[in-house]
Formats: sequence, structure tokens, C-alpha cells
Amino acid sequence: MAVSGIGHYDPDNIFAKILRGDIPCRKVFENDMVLAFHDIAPKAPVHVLVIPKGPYISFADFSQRASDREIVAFNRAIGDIARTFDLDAPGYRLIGNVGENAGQEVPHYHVHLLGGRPLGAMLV
Ligand code: D5M
Repeated sequence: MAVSGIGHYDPDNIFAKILRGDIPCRKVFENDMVLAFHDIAPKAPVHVLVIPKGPYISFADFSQRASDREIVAFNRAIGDIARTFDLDAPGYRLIGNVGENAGQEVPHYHVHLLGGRPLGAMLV
């Protein structure tokens, strides 16, 4: 079920559990503020989820409460990860679902990084 983009952070959401090491992930990148891992149900040859380590529900929350340092680190990491998969030249897609209307399922902010094949026109 989709989650609201605003509200109280649930410390038992699945990505919080991954951050705590309670459940495993296929990690592709980590630094002090950011973790990235392969999506469990990939929609493209490259489908990586990039998450901040801080407790933010969605972009709506992150963009208000995160520090400038976290915001810069997060965006920098996405670009670095895309480059490690050689995606700059062929191109890639970033998706951030916020709340119910976007169908956000996991209430910890994440950006989907998709690439490795032509992705077609922008989805609705
Ligand atoms: O997307 C949430 C995404 O999270 C969806 O593409 C599946 C993925 N997911 C869910 N559980 C896991 C685990 N355990 N590992 C990796 N990926 C996972 P949303 O934008 O919230 O709809």
C-alpha cells in the first residue's frame, strides 16, 4: 500500500532495517550519509535505490529537514553511482515517488536509478 509523503518516520520500515543491517541488501555504494543497493525487483538492467542514511520519509521531508551537506552528498552520490555503471553516455532515469499519489511504498526517501536499456517515454 502506498504511504503518505508526510507524517512520522517509521523506524521499522524496510530500508531502516537495511540501514541497521537487520536485513541484507546488494550494496553498490556507501559513505557516511548515503547508501545505495540493487532493487529487489529490478525494472531495468541497472535498477539501484539510493537512500540517505538520515530518517527522512520522502523527498518532501528530505528537502525540508536535511542539511545542505546531506542534500549535496545525496545528489553527488547519485551521479557517482551512475558513472560507475557507465550510464552517462547512454543516459538513465531518476525517479522519486512521494506519497500516496505517486505510489510510494517504502516510507524512507529513495531515488530509483534506472538504466542499461532504452527506457521509453516518461511514464505517468
Ligand atoms: O519503491 C520501493 C522499491 O523498493 C520497490 O522498487 C521495491 C524495492 N524494495 C522493497 N524491498 C526491498 C529490499 N528488501 N531490497 C531492495 N529493494 C527493495 P517505491 O518508490 O516506494 O514504490
